Amino acid sequence: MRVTFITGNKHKVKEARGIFEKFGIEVDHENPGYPEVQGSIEEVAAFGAKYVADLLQKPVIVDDTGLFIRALNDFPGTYSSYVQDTITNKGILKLMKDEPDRYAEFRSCIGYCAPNCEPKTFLGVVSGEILSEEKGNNGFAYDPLFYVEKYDKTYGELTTDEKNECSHRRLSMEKFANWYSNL
Ligand code: ITT
Ligand code: NA
Repeated sequence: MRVTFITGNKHKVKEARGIFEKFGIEVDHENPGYPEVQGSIEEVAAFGAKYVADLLQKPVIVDDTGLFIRALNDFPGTYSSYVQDTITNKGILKLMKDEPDRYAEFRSCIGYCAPNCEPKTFLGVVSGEILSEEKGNNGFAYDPLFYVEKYDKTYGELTTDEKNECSHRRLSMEKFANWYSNL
């Protein structure tokens, strides 16, 4: 089986190929772009998937992800892209300075849609903690900030295979893959 993954982020494509491999799903990659509606990650993923499936006239998936920090009332959340490009990890660390509550969640939502059909969404959530400094050079974006107890490491210190064993994207993509392989 194959699926076309619509994203501008090459790290996501690499992770997706690792996750889908054991399901025998091959990943094609295209980046036509899609309007990002205001709303939850589920709404962004559903809208994006339908928009591109209708545009390209083939089944596609998109991924909308956010880092939700409890002490910051879920910021950056749906603003994660903008925040990563502007204040960056340094800005997040500043906002979290002297904050005792370090709890955060990574949430990934996969949107799937076939042409002229209704979209479906698959959510994956992982709990972790925001460290007081960046650690690790692997991964991308917020990875060096996000500490996972199971590995006693940040995502930034994990290999792609290790991150794929425990990540938010593993959970959302695995839900999708289980459903898709039974179509
Ligand atoms: P798309 O084209 O797929 O939308 P993107 O990089 O803009 O690519 P998102 O909007 O889903 O992806 O991500 C929001 C921000 O969170 C963005 O800065 C990402 O780099 C970052 N991000 C997404 N997944 C991540 C992960 O697994 N680890 C660390 N940062 C991540
Ligand atoms: Na995006």
